[in-house]
Formats: sequence, structure tokens, C-alpha cells
Amino acid sequence: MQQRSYARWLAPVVGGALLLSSGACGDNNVVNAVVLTATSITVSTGDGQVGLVGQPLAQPIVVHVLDQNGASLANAVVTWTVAFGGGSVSAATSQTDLNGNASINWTMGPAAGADSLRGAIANGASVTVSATAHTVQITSATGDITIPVNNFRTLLGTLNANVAGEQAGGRREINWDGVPAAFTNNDLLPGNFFNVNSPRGVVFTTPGSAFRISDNGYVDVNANYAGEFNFFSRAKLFTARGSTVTDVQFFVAGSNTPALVTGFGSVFADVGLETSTTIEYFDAAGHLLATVKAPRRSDAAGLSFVGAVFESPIVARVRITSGNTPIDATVDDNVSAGGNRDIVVMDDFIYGEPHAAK
Ligand SMILES: [Ca+2]
Ligand SMILES: [Ca+2]
Repeated sequence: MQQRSYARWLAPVVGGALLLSSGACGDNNVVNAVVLTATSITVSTGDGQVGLVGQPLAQPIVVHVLDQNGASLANAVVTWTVAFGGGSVSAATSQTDLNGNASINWTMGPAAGADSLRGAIANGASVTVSATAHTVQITSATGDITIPVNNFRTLLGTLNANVAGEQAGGRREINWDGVPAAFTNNDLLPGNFFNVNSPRGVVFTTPGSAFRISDNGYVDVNANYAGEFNFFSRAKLFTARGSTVTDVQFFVAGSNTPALVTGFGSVFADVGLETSTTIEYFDAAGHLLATVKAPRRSDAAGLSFVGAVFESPIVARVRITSGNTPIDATVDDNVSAGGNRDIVVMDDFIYGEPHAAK
């Protein structure tokens, strides 16, 4: 009786299929050839992102391709077609890796609204991924910030009174200067002061321990701060304690109804490092819409301003990171001495009228 020996091997072939063969040496060849083909495609990650017009999305689009046996298929070709919105992709096709994943970078089109992208495999099966593009105007200034701040105000509209209820349009402001003595130069300012005591539709939270209003540039916290933190409006300034992060959540003024604004900006005092001070903007679903940096101080006054305005009310929350080190009785800013410890505090907040989230 003749013994057969079988050899098996996998050979990649052009077109994304694999040839699986078994055969025998000698006279009695038995060959079973099964071509593995791209059969189905699904979206792994990257669907439903929010981005800015003309900008690449933060995350690549990743799809997963299976063969007819339901196994991940390497070297399959995925063809990308912008279906709506006029954006672009970093390549017309991409190939799956050993895990069956293919990815592409997707840049949003020129208009605010929905964008969609199709990824297809050779048999015509396809997936459609969606994204939403927003337009944003960023105002960034240091030195004499008066004109840029006024331009930012103009983008948002007229100043509304500090009253409860949703106004038709316009803007709100907080300059801290009217905060009563009971909440000044101590750690007692309630996070909801500007939605309850003086209704302006914002509630503050922080991973730190408290908020502090100062009318003396925080020299009562640390005498070494003398001359570091100047003001833009009048003397009172704002900062968190125990953290450089302040989250600002928007509500219809004086209510618990979550709200959205078109934009938000802040004046900062003593931004010493180019990367220490940012505002991040989030939509109601928690998507990061944009991150802006406050520029490093450029003159003796030491003020900076940064703000962003979107095409419609889409901002549910902003996260302010003011410097990299919180104020503290025993910690000094050392940037002017060549160090990297940058303490930054805030003056005026300027933002769009909070509109009830639909
Ligand atoms: Ca002030
Ligand atoms: Ca500083």
C-alpha cells in the first residue's frame, strides 16, 4: 500500500485572497484549492466622530474584513469613497493587516454638517461611516488684549443681563468683580454661584478642592505671588484650589435644564508656558469638539485671551486647564527663573447665551 504524505502551505496572492492547497508528491497528486476571498466588512472604530471642517478627524477609520469562513482576512483591499460632504481620504484604497483590519484617515469637507464615507471590498459589500463637521472661529491674543476681546464679544452678540431664563441670543459674562466679600479671599465660592446667586447659566466643578476669588492677586495665599497676576476687568480674579482644572457646565440660567452655547473664552493672567493653558470644548454627547491654547504672556501686564465660537450652539461643557501648577501657600511659579512650574489664574469669562439642549 502506498503511503501519501501531505504538505500544506499558505501563499498570499495579489488581490487579497489566500490560496490554501494540499497535495502529495509523486504520482498520485491530490490538490484541493480553496481561494479565501473578502466576504464581509464591518466598522471597528472611528464611526460617529465629530470634527472640524477641512480638518482630519482625530481618530482613523478602522474596518474589519472577514473571509467566507468568518475568519479575519489579511491583504484584502478596501476601497474608500467619500459619499457625502466633500471631504477627502489619505488614500483611495488600503489593505487589511494580519488581523483583518484596514484603516484610513478622513478629512472633513468644507461645510458644517454631516459627512459620510464608504469602505467597500471587491465583492461589493460595503460599510458607511458618518461624522459631523463643525466650523470654529478661534480668537487668541496676548499683550494688549482689549481689541481681540471686544471682537470676540461681537461674535457672540450683545451682553445679556444677569437674570434667570433663556434669552433669545447674545452673550453672558463673568468678571468676578461683583462677588460679595463673603466669597472673596477664601475657598468658599460655591460652584453653582453663577447659576443660583447670580444666574448666568454656568456651574463649575473641579477635581481639586474648591474655588477661590481674590481681590489681591492671591498674595494672601502666598506673598511671593505679588505682581504676578494682573486683572483685565477690575481686581477680582478666579481659580480652582488643588487643581488647575475647572469644568464649566452650561444650564439655562437659573435652572437645572442642560444647555448649549456657541462659544466660550477666558482671560488668563501670567501664562508662562506655551502649552500650559488650554480650553477644551465638548458637545452634549461628550465628544471633544476642539482644544485651544492660550498664548504665552508677551508684556508687563501678562494677560492672555483665548476663545472659540462654533457655527451653532453645540458646546455643553468646557474644561479649562489654567497652568500646570495650582496656587499654593508653599509653591511658587518658577517660569521666569527658567523652570517649568507655571501658575495661571483667570479673569473674565465670556460665552454665548445658554440655550436649552434639544
Ligand atoms: Ca475681574
Ligand atoms: Ca505663570
